[in-house]
Amino acid sequence: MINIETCLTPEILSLHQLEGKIAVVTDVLRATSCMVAGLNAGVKSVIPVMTVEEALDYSKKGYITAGERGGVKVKEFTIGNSPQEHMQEEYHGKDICMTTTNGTVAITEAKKRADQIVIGALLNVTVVAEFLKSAQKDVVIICAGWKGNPSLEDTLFAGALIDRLQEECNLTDDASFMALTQYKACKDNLVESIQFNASHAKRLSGLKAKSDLAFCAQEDYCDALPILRNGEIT
Ligand code: 3SL
Repeated sequence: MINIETCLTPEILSLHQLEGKIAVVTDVLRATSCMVAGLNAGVKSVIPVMTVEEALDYSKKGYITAGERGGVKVKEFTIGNSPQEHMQEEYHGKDICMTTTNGTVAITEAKKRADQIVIGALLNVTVVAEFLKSAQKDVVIICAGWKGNPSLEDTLFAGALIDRLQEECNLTDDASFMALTQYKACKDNLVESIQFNASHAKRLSGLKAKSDLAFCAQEDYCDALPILRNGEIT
């Protein structure tokens, strides 16, 4: 049996033991959805970094720069944080360096202690579940949230992942049970649940990124399984 726990925001990550475990990091809106969709489309690799300055250093080495602050593309970057941008043909075969408000922070924090980092989104939730079933190691699902607060869409991802593992896992904390319950309540109307109730969906609608919401809320759009190895997600 796999022991699963859920960290609803990186703010409380220090309360979770990550050593010896697989961390599945998610930021459904939109960082990990960009990574999954971009790599699935043909992007070669993604390096997640904390700061704009670090990303600009990578651009000197030929990397495409991607990401946002407050949902808005960083002015000096090549692309922002919409999956549609990351999927464009001109970036197939390219290496991207990415920094975002919450998603890349969660990945950077997780990699300090976890044995392995898997990048999860609703877009690839079933393939992540299949990977965890074959790995048979304990799991921490890390939700990027928004500026220290839990977010509905990341919690729904946690629930969707647990739902697919139910027969083979023990839920070791209340957050996992809460995520599963929430997912079961919303799974028939996932797109609407996120569009109408998630605070970040409202924020993104104001930023004219509304079309990303329906895209990122799709379950199993692809079977890409991005994993962080030596600082690089491939
Ligand atoms: O916070 C993040 O990491 C981003 O995914 C936020 S946004 O959806 O691009 O605004």
